Amino acid sequence: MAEALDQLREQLNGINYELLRLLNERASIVREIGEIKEKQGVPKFDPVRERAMLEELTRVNPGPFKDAEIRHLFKEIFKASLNLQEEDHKQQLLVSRKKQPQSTVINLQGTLIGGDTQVMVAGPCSVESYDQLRTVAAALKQAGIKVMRGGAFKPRTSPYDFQGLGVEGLKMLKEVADEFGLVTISEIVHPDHMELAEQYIDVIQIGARNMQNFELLKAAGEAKIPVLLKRGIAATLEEFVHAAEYIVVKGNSEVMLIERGIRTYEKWTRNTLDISAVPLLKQETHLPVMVDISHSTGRKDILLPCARAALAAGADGIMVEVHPDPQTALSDAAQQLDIPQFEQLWSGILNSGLFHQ
Ligand code: PRE
Ligand code: MN
Repeated sequence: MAEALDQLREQLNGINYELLRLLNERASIVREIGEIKEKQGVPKFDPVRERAMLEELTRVNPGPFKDAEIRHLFKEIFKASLNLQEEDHKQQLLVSRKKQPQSTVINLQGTLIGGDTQVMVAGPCSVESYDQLRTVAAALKQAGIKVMRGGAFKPRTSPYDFQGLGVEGLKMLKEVADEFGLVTISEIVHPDHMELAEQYIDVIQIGARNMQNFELLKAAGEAKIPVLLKRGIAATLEEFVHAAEYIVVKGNSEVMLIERGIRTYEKWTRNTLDISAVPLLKQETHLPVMVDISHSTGRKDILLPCARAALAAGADGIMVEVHPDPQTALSDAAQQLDIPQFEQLWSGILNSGLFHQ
């Protein structure tokens, strides 16, 4: 009895090998057909041909498999075959790691982003005054930080809230950056302001609310300086990556992505920090990926563990908001660190062993 079973299984093994060989032989022919279809510009999927094959196969089917089973099995084969043809000719996004396996490394006046080292970006939510900015810049310089953020154009939830100093703010950024030898990042909200950005700042930030402002993305794609693209408040990673593609396809390959939290039902944080976005974006794209720990949490008390989590997940940088006197800040007062708090966070990050300069 046991012997008979072994023998039958042996027979099946032989048939499995034969089926495997035949399936792959079929797959090779399918690929050749795919090549021809690609050249002719006709769709890979051919439902008429599939139906004709199914009709013929069920017509000659001797059983014991019922026609429905045969239909089901062959439909699976056709589906796998179609996948193979489509995979062969799939158009990869420019930002995709399949298109470019090596990571994009952006050089901001000697500070590399996207390589083996990490970067800290810090600064006030908004540029409020020359003195405010200068105080932060001096503290950053003292701490050895090279990249400063500061918003000049502020897209606020309410039109009655502080809208930023505009061009005056950009000019202050330039003046203070020149004095302290810092690199600056600031948000641009209008396609016509790209040249202004090139004149006064080093990196154009596209804010979360503008992640799918396609005319703005196209304009940033024509700019001559790098772009920091924030994830939209309810954007999927697919949408985020496609937004980056809008910039890169226009010719600007220096794009950094930044996870800044997404909107969920959670109320204990301002947004929900999506840590899984970091390894996924690193895997799917070749662009540097940073994490904004201030806007994702909206709090000051969990910044170190969130920064550690981001770095452990593979982030190329951390962004945090710092203000000389957060209580009087004209925007995001609740989440900005004062300078001693920032210094404490910074030493915690340096001591984590996860940040390499
Ligand atoms: C094939 C694959 C996909 C099409 O939808 C139809 C048939 C198949 O696997 O048989 C091959 C093929 O591309 C074709 O015959 O045109
Ligand atoms: Mn802010």
